[in-house]
Amino acid sequence: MITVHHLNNSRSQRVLWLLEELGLDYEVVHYQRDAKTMLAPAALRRIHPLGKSPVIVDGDITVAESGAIIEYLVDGHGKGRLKPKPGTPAQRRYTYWLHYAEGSAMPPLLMSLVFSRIPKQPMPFLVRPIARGIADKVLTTFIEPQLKTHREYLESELGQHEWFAGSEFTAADIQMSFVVEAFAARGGLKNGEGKLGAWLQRIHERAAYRRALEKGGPYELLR
Ligand SMILES: N[C@@H](CCC(=O)N[C@@H](CS)C(=O)NCC(=O)O)C(=O)O
Repeated sequence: MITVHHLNNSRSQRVLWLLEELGLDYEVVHYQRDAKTMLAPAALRRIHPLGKSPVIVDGDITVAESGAIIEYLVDGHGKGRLKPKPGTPAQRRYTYWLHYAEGSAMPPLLMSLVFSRIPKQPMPFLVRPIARGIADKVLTTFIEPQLKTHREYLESELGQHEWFAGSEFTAADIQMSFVVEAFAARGGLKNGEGKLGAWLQRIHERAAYRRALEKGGPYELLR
């Protein structure tokens, strides 16, 4: 039996979705973020030293890192499903998006979250305008232009294929869901808007996506 160590409102939602798409048996151990810091509880460190979610345990095997978990589940339990045929252009795109999500897209999305929250942190009254000025400068000159480039790139890629790897839905779409949902939460993307918004609407309509939401509990990405 596969166990998913699931943190609320987190990347592990996509692991639940993958398991639902594959129709595998699994159990969920729930963890709640600290209401102030939004960090995971220390109990997660007992499963993996970094204490981040997702982590899965399958018998005596523990796998962390979303992309590695997706590969482990698709390659080991997928029976050829949700993955393009080896050696095809679709398979190269599949590998690319599996890495791109966490390697290229999430860093500026995370920076956007961190810098937009800086002015809301407790600090001395006189320091607040300075902190806000610095955060705004970093956001407008460094982070937002990067997010714009990524968003235009994704829009143009989805103009060429219905799904990220090509004409078929694959686990690369599941890996990319957290990125596109983060764009919807804090990158100005609206459901149904353009190719990216239409893709978001299509994934939200999938039965397995909805079942995974029921298993994972409320899912609202941080803004
Ligand atoms: N690149 C990692 C990122 C893992 C990660 O940062 N997870 C977040 C949840 S979205 C987390 O556990 N945050 C709580 C914390 O850092 O304490 C992956 O894709 O698995």
